[in-house]
Amino acid sequence: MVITHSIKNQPRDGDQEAGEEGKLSQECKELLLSLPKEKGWRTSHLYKYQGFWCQSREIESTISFQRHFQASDTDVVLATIPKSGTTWLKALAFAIVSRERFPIFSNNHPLLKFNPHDLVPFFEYKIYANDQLPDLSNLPQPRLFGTHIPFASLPSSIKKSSCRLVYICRNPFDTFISSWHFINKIKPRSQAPMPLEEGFEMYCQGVIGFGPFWEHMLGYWKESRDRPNKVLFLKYEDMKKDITFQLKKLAEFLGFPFSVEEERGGVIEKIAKLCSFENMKDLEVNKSGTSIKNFENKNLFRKGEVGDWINYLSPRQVEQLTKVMEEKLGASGLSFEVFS
Ligand code: PAP
Repeated sequence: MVITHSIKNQPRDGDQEAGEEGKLSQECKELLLSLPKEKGWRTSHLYKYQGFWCQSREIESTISFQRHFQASDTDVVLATIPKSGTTWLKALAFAIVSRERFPIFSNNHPLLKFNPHDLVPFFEYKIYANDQLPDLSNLPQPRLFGTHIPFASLPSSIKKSSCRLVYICRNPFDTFISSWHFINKIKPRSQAPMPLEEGFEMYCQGVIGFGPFWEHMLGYWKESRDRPNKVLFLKYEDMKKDITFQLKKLAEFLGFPFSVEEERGGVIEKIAKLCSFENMKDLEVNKSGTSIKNFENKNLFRKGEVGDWINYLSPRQVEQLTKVMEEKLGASGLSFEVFS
């Protein structure tokens, strides 16, 4: 169930980036030389690969993922741009699809002992990180995976098979603030924190991991409109507003709808509570454990609120990001209730 990784093979960040790039395959090193690059948020550089900004190690694992992953029709892929609700969505989807194996009322439920990132591994940070090609055939069905990779760059087997994708997105104001806090928390102490103003300018220009954010959102948004049975598009704010309704929608989409007995028995409410920010942030594993790379789980749980951006952004910045959203998303039909 849990794909583990030895610490010695974990990618490291920041001032070790140069050393890490030295460990990349020759093919990847040559590719990097040909890619546009910008100053990174946490590592020295972000590279533009297939239209999105990412770190060198992410490019290597993305290529491996694109080459090797064979989707099966029952797979479920949970996709996000970072800080949009990934951890929450992984917990909810895991609880839904595994509830026969792991009864939701059990005091021993895996979500009480593992971080959702251990239960639903990322393609680019776990499965295909460090040149590994794990055997995925024995994973429990349906196999659940996570990714930050944009729709256009997913392997063709994901696009061609009947496997399902769930995308959760969050309003860019809160996503930016959440990203900025997170990056500064995980930066090595030896590095200066990223000033909010600098991060904000980069974000508005699209220079953020897996960004530009508008292209990331629009890729999945368009696909969800063209193929609603293939891609379910969720919003963090809607989940905060009515988790019961959204959970039913998610369970139906995944092919694991709640029965009348389950609804009457409080299964939906129990899943909502088990996966809630308040519950998850106080679990021992999430206070002291480490799941992705060498990142501490506690940094995945900050405030979990809608609208915290108001405490950070100036009127000028609000105007600027609003303009970017209008320009980039305006014609698409994708909108956010940022000011409600
Ligand atoms: P990731 O992409 O690095 O995995 P992700 O889980 O998408 O991060 O985002 C973290 C945000 O989700 C944090 O938001 P904040 O900084 O505004 O507080 C985090 O608090 C929030 N979050 C984590 N778990 C939950 C949850 N169970 N319910 C609601 N929000 C959550």
